[in-house]
Amino acid sequence: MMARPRREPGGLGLRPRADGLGARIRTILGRPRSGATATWEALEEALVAGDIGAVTALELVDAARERIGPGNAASADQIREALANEIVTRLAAAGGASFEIGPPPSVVLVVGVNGTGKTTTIAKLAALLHGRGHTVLLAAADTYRAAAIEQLRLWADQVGVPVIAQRPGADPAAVAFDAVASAEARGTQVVLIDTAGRLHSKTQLMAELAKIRGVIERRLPGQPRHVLLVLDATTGQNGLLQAQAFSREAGVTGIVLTKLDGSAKGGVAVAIAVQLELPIYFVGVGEELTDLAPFDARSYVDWLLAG
Ligand SMILES: Nc1nc2c(ncn2[C@@H]2O[C@H](COP(=O)(O)OP(=O)(O)OP(=O)(O)O)[C@@H](O)[C@H]2O)c(=O)[nH]1
Ligand SMILES: [Mg+2]
Repeated sequence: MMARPRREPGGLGLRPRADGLGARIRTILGRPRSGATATWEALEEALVAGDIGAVTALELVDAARERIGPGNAASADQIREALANEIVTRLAAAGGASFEIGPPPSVVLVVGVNGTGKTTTIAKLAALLHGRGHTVLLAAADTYRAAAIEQLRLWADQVGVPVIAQRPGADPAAVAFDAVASAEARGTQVVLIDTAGRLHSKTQLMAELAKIRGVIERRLPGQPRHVLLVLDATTGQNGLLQAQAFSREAGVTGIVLTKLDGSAKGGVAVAIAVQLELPIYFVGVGEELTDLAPFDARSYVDWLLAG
């Protein structure tokens, strides 16, 4: 495995990919001028191919074009910078990306489709918060598979935080309730609740999330403080549909975008921010405990457009 570059504070520590959006943009902007309109059209296509979405891509290109001004001969750097600024502005408008935990106990419910990285993200988040001196409790509300409970326990041991779990097959809402009650009794600051992966189109499973949420709310009004949707960056535009469905059922308050290290696209973050106005709090950049970076719009766009 290749060593990754060291992560700068706020940076992603990811290399631009040879097949990424930035490389495509470089190719387009490096061509002998075939006419400004053709260049802008090619840029729009590249943004769509990078999962930014057709509507947003058009909007970005129009805005960047306007910023540069009609008839002005712009350098490749100026065009790239105009696009970058338009994206950063829109990401910033979607909400501050700083993840704050409230007064204890602060409950964080973690949801998403199968295999997006929920459990791993919980472990990373637990390590981050524990490292900042917070007391953290994990709840194994993915009760469908014994292996899921075991996976959470292994991470918890590694981080050094307790887990509330019941038997496989137990009611996930009951586990969530137990965890919240236990956090209250112990004075724990943060409760991170792991849930089973579910397809956003499965009505019954989605309703279960609403039930888990309801149990937490009744026990602790104002909680969960956060409902984090974990999205796999490599799934591209489908992430948007997932975000819509999970928002409806579970009241998503923010996004964690995982597997950015494996994605040549990653532009779905822009589509989510613009169309759903949900903040992206963190990005996952690998499988280790430390591979979670707070989302910073500028670093993200620098990576997205680098090539
Ligand atoms: N490269 C990379 N892999 C990741 C990242 N986050 C998670 N993974 C991997 O993705 C796989 C699935 O992760 P899990 O955390 O088990 O995913 P999950 O959403 O809990 O899965 P289910 O509970 O089955 O729905 C594991 O192999 C993780 O190591 C990331 O940011 N980058
Ligand atoms: Mg899991």
